[in-house]
Amino acid sequence: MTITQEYINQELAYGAHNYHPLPIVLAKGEGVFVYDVEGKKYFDFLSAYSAVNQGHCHPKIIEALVDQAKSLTLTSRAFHNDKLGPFEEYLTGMFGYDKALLMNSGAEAVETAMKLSRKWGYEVKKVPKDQAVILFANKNFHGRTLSIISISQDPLSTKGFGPKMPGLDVIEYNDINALEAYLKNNKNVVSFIVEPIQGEAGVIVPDNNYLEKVRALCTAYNVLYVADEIQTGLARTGKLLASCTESMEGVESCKWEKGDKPDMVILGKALSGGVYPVSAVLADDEVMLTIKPGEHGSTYGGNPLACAVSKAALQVIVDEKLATSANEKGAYFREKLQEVKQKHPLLKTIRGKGLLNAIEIDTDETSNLAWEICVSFMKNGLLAKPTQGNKIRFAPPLIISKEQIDKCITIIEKSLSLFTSNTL
Ligand code: IF1
Repeated sequence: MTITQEYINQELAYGAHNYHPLPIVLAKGEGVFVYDVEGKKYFDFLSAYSAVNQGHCHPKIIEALVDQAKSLTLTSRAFHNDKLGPFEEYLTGMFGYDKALLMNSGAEAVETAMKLSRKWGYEVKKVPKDQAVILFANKNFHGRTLSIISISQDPLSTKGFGPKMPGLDVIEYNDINALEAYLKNNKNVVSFIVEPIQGEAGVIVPDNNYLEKVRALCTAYNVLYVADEIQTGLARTGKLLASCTESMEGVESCKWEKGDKPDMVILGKALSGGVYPVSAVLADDEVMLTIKPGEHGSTYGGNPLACAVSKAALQVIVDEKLATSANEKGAYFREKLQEVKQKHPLLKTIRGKGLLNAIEIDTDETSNLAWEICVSFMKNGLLAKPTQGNKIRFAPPLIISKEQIDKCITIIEKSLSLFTSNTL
């Protein structure tokens, strides 16, 4: 038995069966590459679902982790620590918000934004007790907790986990009329929580100006506009945040123009460069200060190790101009993919922004073809995962070079040609 198979069998025997990973066991990561236990090297085109934007084991982030681990790791929030304040000042300054609330996982930060929405709704908007409605978009993905899956439209995420939490509703994504109609008929909506680009749905980029219109409608109806930037944020889509206006493409800080800023931004994943679980909600005082001492928190949220790691991870994004990099490399990558598409009609569509991209394979959603293509990518040295049956997400670390993209295009083309000749 191969050593790879031994590790896989061990997981099957002793771990819960809540995932179906590609048959590969990784042992090392460096920059855009990961290595398996047999020593084979791969381009990582998933980046842990956009958590590793800065590249695997970035030396500056690892240095911050090791240094801080030697002095203080956890105090709980029963006491102050000397890393939280400086980090909160840095984080809020970078994104242009009054306050930050630190948690650990993305789902926890989404829960936090939901709690803030309700609290603001009752205390500021004066929604009648227990009547608050939080609005979401169709085909959303915001995490796995019970309240979040209560509004998921994916049967796999929800079946067998009822009853659902009340006070949530869903409208069509990228449909500004649907939002307006809903808000017009419902005075108790406290927030609209939305992904600026839908990730799990298959990298769905909304129409130009959709988010600006969402902002304007939410302002008009006194509803909080909440951007879940857990996957899209932190330079991934060619801007520091995907919810920033177009003029901020390739810009390394958030200089909001009056009236275009989401009321809350939710961050996770790359907030620590894939080194440690760190998530955050950013908001201004009117929203953030509605939660008082004792009303929300987490043992590990805002711990000194998280703060040190996350500060270093953000500094890497700024110092290495990763938003600019993602913007340029993403355009180059899609251009090269278009050339592949000319030769391989199996590649039906290419879409995305910055380095958050997906291709759609010309087959139906129940076919196994996208999975088989990913297995072929893997054999040829590139790791990517299918989503929604016939789509494959391409999201390499943002530090990837043009020369490396060229090599990846060769791998993609070589792998696709196997299937093109078989299916014609
Ligand atoms: C898994 C998907 C990506 C997210 C957005 C919140 C969260 C996520 C926009 C929750 C998490 C992850 C979770 C991961 C797979 C992955 C994923 F395919 F499921 F949808 F990235 F596309 N908001 N997304 O994308 O963050 O609690 O996980 O830290 O294995 O479930 P979390």
